[in-house]
Amino acid sequence: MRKKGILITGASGEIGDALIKNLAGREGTQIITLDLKPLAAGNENIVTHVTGDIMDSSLLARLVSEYEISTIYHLAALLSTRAEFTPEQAHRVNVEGTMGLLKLASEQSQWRGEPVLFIFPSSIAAYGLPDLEVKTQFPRVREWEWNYPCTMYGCNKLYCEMLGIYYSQNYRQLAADRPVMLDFRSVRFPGLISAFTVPSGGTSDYGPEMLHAAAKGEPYACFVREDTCIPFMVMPDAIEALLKLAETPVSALSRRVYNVTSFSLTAAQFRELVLRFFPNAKISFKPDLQRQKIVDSWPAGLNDHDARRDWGWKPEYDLERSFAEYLVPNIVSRYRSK
Ligand code: AKB
Repeated sequence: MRKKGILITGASGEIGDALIKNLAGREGTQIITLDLKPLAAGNENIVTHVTGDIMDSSLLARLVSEYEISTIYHLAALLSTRAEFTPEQAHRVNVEGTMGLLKLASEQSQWRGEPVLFIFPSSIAAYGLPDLEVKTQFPRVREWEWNYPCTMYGCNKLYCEMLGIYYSQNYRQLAADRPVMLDFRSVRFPGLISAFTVPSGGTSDYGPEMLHAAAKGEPYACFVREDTCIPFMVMPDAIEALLKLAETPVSALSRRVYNVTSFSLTAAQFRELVLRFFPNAKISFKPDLQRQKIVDSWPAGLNDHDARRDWGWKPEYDLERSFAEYLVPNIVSRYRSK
């Protein structure tokens, strides 16, 4: 008999780290994690970790021979800045890697006679607004608006959303017998901020970088202009969104890809807040024109009406609470204990 389990790919990344801590506390859930890197300290004893590549099909075959996988949280990806340096490699990991896991989930759904749940974090990078004037005219974009990403990462996310929907609704649509299809669900996240990890390879990283640098007493030169505005969310809310979407009955979902958001602010407002808690912080602005162009193409805010209506989404942390109750206390104690 195969053991039942949940698979998390990209488990050593920022979202993976927080998701493991949350899921591992739930009774009766065996978690198998997959990443090229070892897990963050403290996580290795609570899950079964496999160090390996999502592109390794024999490794995936071995995993399904050992485990009956009911849910996949597919987090592995090369983020937007990193992907621009190696676009073809990003395409391989972000698209072909996702395709391999969708295939695995679809075979497993057929084999079990029950859909495998496939949870996929997408991103504001799936949007692409042509200029700042349009960005101002559309302050809270809906899921179907401005789907014209300008980055390889954004293109990859948008296309993988489409693939996920195809595998959930139309896979083998001309076959005589309709297969049991997987159950794909995705959230488009804003920039994420964790108190415990510093992101790498993203273009929304200026927010968390500014805060972590201030807490460490290091100077920081922000790579976007002061008026740059995008939405953000703290990690506990991001995890809550993934889990809440995963546990909602499929009949309640009116779509498979949902915007979720918490608060929007400019880089100057971000700096002001950081200075409120770390008055000696040295934060300057030194825009990198190429990275600026990417962030300018992302919306200033997301409209998450459908997530609120269909599965009761509501962030626990607004801007004030995010800083005062989650980010600052945890970051301070993190660097104090180092
Ligand atoms: C990135 O900056 O690439 C990510 C994202 C917005 O998805 N943080």
